[in-house]
Amino acid sequence: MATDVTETIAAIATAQGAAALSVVRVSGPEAIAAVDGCFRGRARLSDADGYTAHFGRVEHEGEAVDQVVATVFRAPHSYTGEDAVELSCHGGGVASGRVLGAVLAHGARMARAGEFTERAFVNGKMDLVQAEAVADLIHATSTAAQRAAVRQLEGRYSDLLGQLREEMLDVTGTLELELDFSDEDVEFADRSRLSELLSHAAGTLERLVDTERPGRLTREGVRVVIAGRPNAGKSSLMNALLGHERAIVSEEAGTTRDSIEADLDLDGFLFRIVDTAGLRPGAAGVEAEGIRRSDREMGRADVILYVVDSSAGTGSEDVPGMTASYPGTTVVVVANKQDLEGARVPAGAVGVSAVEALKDERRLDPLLEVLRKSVRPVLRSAEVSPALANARHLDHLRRALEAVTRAGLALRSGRSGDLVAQDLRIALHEIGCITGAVTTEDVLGRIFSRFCIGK
Ligand SMILES: Nc1nc2c(ncn2[C@@H]2O[C@H](COP(=O)(O)OP(=O)(O)O)[C@@H](O)[C@H]2O)c(=O)[nH]1
Ligand SMILES: [Mg+2]
Repeated sequence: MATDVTETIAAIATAQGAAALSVVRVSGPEAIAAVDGCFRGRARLSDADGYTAHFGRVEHEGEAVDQVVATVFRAPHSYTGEDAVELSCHGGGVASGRVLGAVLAHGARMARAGEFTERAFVNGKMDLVQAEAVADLIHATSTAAQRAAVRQLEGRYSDLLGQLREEMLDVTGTLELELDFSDEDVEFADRSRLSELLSHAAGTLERLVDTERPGRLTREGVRVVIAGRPNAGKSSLMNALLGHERAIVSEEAGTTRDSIEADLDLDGFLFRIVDTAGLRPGAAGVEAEGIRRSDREMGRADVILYVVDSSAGTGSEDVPGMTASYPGTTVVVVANKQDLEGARVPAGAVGVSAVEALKDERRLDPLLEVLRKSVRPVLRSAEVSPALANARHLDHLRRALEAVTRAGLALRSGRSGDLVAQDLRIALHEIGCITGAVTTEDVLGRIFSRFCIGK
């Protein structure tokens, strides 16, 4: 259900638990009146200017509930673009919970998840791409993800889409003008200039499509799956990478039955490390299910660390098959157990000893360097790109690209201007879906449900 901006909404905007402060946020036409109903300060907030802070107490059910600072925002100069009040209460859930109760008793209703940001979008304070950046920022678990979200929030992506839109409108405008005078058989538009504009737009769209993978790796992290035969030392390597004993290590083959995940920060980028069950032909029961899961994990991996027991000299023969099974995935062969006698490093592999690395993490440096290198170009491109498409944008971008390409072909083969304009309108529609110029409740619901209550 889309937000009804005639209603005034309220929620606790901060995380629960013991804390210094807790913020109750109120927004909507009656926001200031609702707070005035329970706030006792020197002056009434209804008389206050925007961007002013007021100390006072909140009273409810005949008693003082908390001492607060109320910050007043006047429309349109607030996050939501509406009249709004932020009550900075003491932390901990009880006082702020009762402050919220007081505000709800005076005309506000409880906000739904993401409803403040939805209002910011509805009231034109930000477009849909920026609203998504707010959610990305809240969910960011690495500096790289945070930086990308801030760039998007500041409007670099939106600007790029805006330029693209202008270029296409330019072409459609010219062509449509021509149509108005079609009886007179005039051509206003210089065909080669229009064609140039269209190939420029197509180039921009192509580059945007290509940012989806760097964007995903930045936001969600690089999926690094540790695979190999039982007892190769996969779980030991996982623990060494994390610097603590997360996975169970045992001499008994088949100990790891399910995949275990943990996060690792490398140079501000998130790497999600996944330990899997050992791959053994002929396994049955729970172990076989574990292997099926390992296989699924490898299919989703960005990088596979294929661990072989280099002292036993087994496992390397699996590698060609492995690389063939997961084309496009970087496979790094890790020759483990280098501390044991007779261990060697097969060509192209990285030698490590998980057992020694657990005692001295610097011993993992060569492996970490290979890991970084395997994704460096992608992550680099993410750092410099003004825009990083997400999965929602991808379909729209592809359809826009198809339409612009068709329009370009039609133009060059001398087809009539209205055919070209028709395709460009499709492309404009797709871009509008990304920025939110065109939306459905369904799409909004999906986007804003990712938010917390109070955001
Ligand atoms: N000597 C030596 N033993 C290791 C090394 N890495 C793992 N192991 C041992 O190999 C056995 C299997 O290890 P584990 O990590 O459970 O292997 P997984 O089945 O591949 O997860 C355990 O007894 C580990 O202590 C290593 O680098 N050196
Ligand atoms: Mg294991």
